[in-house]
Amino acid sequence: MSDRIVSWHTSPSKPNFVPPPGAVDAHCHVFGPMALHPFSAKAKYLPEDAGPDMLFALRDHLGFSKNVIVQASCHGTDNAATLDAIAKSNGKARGVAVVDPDISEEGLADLHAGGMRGIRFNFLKRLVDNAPKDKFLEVSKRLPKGWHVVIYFEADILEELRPFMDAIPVPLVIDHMGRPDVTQGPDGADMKAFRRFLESREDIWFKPTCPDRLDAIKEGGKGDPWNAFAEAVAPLVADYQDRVIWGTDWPHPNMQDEIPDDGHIVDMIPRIAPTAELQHKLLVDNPNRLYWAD
Ligand code: 0GY
Repeated sequence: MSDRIVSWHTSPSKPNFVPPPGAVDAHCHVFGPMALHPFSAKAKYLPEDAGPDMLFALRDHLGFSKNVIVQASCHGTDNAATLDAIAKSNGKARGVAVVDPDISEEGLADLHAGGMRGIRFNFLKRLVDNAPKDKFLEVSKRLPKGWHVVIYFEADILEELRPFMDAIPVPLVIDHMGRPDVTQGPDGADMKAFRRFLESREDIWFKPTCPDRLDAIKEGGKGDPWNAFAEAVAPLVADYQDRVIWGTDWPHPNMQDEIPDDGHIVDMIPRIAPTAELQHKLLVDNPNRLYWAD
C-alpha cells in the first residue's frame, strides 16, 4: 500500500450560502484515527487521519448542525471509528454502517443503540472486492425497524441492479444519484434512466451530491464551479424534493487530483435548491425524517 492520502482541503473557505438552522450534512465520513481504529486489511486506499474533532470543526465552520456519518470502505465492516465519532457528537450525529451480511440480530441492535440507522451496500469495484447481492438482500430483510439501505453504484450498472434493488423491502437511499454523467445534461440518458428508477417506487431517496466527483475535469467535466452538475441536478431536486438529502462527502475519499474546497461545495446548494423551501427540505426536514425520526 502506498503512502497515506490527504484527500481534503486543509483550509476550506467560508461558504457564502448560510445553511438554515438545524441543517444536516448527511453524507460524510471519518478516517481513524488509525492508532485507535486501524484501517481494514482490504482497504483500497490508506488515508491520513480525519477523525471526529476535524469533522465537527468543519461542521461548525460550514454552518451545519448535525452529521450523518457513513462508514467508509477503508474501515471495512468494523464500524468502531464511525460509532466512536457518533458517540463523541453529543447527539449531533447518526450513522450508516457497513456490515458483514451474517451479522446477528444482537449485532444490529448494538449498531442501532450506537446511532446507526441504515446499512450501505457498495458496488464500486475500485472500492470493494465483493458485493454479494443474495446476502445483501437477506440482511436487508432483518434490519431494525425504521432503517434503510444506502446503495452506492455507477450509472452503467443501474439496470443490472434493478431486480436486486426492487426486492429490498425497506427504503433505498442512492449515493450521488448513482453517479450519472452530468455532462449529458438534465435530459441525458443517465438522468433519464435514474428518473425511471425513481418513478418505480416512492421510497427511493437520493443524494444530489459530489459535484467534485461527477463534474471533475478527469471525468470529462469542467471542474469547480461545477456548472454541468448544477444544470443537470437542479431539475431532479425540484421534481423529487421530498426524497433528497445532501452531504459534503468530506473527507472526500480518494480525491487526490482535484481536492474540493468544502466552502465551494456548500455554495452549490442554492444552485441545485434555489428556494428557501427547497433548502429546508433538503437540509433539515428530509434528513431528520430518515435519521432522527425517533
Ligand atoms: C464516497 C465516495 C467514495 C468512497 C467511499 O466508502 C468509501 O470509501 O464511499 C468514492 O471513492 O467514490 O461517497 O465517499
